[in-house]
Amino acid sequence: MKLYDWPFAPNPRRVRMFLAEKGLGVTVEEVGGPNVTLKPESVARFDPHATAPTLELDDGTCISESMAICRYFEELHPEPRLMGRDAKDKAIVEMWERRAYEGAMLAIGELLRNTNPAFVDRGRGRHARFTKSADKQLAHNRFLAGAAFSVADVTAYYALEFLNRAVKMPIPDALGNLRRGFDEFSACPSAAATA
Ligand SMILES: N[C@@H](CCC(=O)N[C@@H](CS)C(=O)NCC(=O)O)C(=O)O
Repeated sequence: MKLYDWPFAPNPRRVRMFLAEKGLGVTVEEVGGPNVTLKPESVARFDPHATAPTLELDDGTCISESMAICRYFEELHPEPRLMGRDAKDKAIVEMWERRAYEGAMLAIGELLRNTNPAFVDRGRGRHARFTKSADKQLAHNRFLAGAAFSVADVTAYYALEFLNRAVKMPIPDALGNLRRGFDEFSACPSAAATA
């Protein structure tokens, strides 16, 4: 198992702090430079998302969202609990984590985008990378997280639906698997019920 880290950046740091609180050590490899860019030779390693941190498991599975990495360790090493203990406690931790992420962590990206040329047109790049990776995932899986419908599909398809309808950024024609998934999602009873 290996954690791809970038000491300069806040997302990898929160994973390292989570591990420190749990008293866990993992092998770490640095992929980021000393400023706001990943080392160019590392970006291909993280294609299509090109962000740190990423946790690579021994079977080759790559998990590249900080909270997904934390969840993995929380399940394997529950104590000390850092993601809540019961239903209400878990919901409150998640609510405040999402608020902190959206209110503070995403603010970093938006501020950098407005002030740093390295961040110009990040929104379009992000959309292109996500749709391409989702299309690849759906080439071999019926749903985004595998064989079962999950909240990942709900988030993805409602975001894509809004991007298409309100922002005029449709799913590219070439991404047939994602278009198939989107059509299937749109036709399901719960989508019709929430249209
Ligand atoms: N949602 C991801 C975000 C990861 C992320 O954006 N990481 C930043 C470092 S804090 C990054 O690698 N940025 C590289 C770039 O945008 O080029 C997470 O929570 O881990």
